Amino acid sequence: MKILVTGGAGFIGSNFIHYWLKKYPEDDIANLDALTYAGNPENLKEHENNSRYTFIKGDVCDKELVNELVKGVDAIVHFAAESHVDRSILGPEVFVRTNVLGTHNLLEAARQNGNIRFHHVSTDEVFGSLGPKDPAFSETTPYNPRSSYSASKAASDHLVRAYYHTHGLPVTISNCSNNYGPFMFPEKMIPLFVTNLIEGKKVPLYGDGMNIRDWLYVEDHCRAIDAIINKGKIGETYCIGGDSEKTNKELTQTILNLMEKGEEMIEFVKDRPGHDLRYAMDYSKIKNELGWEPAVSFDQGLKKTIDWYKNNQAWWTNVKSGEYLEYYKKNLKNSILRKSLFSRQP
Ligand code: NAD
Ligand code: TDX
Repeated sequence: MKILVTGGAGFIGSNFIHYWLKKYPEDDIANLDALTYAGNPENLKEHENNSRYTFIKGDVCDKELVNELVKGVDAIVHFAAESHVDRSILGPEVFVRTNVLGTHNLLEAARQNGNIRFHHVSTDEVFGSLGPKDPAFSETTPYNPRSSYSASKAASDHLVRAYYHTHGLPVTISNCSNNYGPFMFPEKMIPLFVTNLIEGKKVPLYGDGMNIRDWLYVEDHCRAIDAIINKGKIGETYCIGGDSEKTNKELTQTILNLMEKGEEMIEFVKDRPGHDLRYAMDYSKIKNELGWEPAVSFDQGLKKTIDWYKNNQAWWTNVKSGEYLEYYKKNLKNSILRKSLFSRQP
């Protein structure tokens, strides 16, 4: 297959590209990424000279570019998004632009170029916030987004469905719970806390720390997307979860224990406005229909993740200092803008 991945220089997208190129040695991947603050091509350094991998610095909202790039592609896997809830509180407009208009733009290009297979990567946050005893979210839970991030992702999900129903575009959607693992940007809770502790800094826990998230190791998310692309039913949505509900306080205590730090490293700070209390996912549909379930336990995954941040200090110190923003200029000068993606000579 020839796959156009969007947002592949970010956390989950880069893990997906590593996963796919390793598992499918016959496939080609083109990665369209605008390299916002969250995109770091260093995540894919290993593939810089791989002829099966092409990087295109570009915006999913650029109609002409996207229309050109999708030609000859067998599938589009759409990760590109503004993804951080706290940023959507401070500056929501870019969330609407990238998440809604960017998705629309890709759908339209897919439709106009032969109805290309389209997988849309979405989030559990579109379903809103659960009470402590509510049943977990599932594919039939009504949408109830409460932040500009989740509202923009919800809008994008609706557009994807509209293109299926109205235009017959072969789409699938996955709504996944909180991911964690290598290459996660240290603004999100787990990498922020782990890197702060390595640096001897405190960890900022919002509110009373009793909000609950369901954590999934990123490679398990990649396996789930793989199952959906290869075996998923067109037009369907699949919920993906980790079976690992933790309060933020519990998670923080586990990180502190694993890193041999005391509770004095916790700093309780002002709560996030509109902070969703709890997310949980019922993933029985993907389990029963596609045979997917998480393979990495929370304890294993968290240990692996902490080890990765301990062993890759140059990666995150570059990110925290802003040095990573220079990487593209220094190292990828010749890598693209190639528009005829898959026309390269063997
Ligand atoms: P991320 O913020 O780490 O990466 C996003 C990537 O998209 C970056 O490389 C960025 O440069 C790129 N991008 C942003 N705007 C762009 C634009 N206009 N054009 C092209 N590229 C652009 O995000 P992530 O955590 O890897 O999330 C990836 C996807 O998965 C998102 O759609 C997100 O909503 C979804 N998701 C994330 C999680 C999670 O826990 N991180 C959970 C469920 C779903
Ligand atoms: O400094 C912090 N302190 C803190 O207590 C940060 C950054 C977060 N938190 C809390 C807020 C949340 O309850 O930790 C929890 C996790 O926060 P984030 O890592 O910001 O993730 P969340 O808001 O749950 O959203 C994530 O999961 C769903 C991703 O960022 C989204 O892209 C994804 O869709």
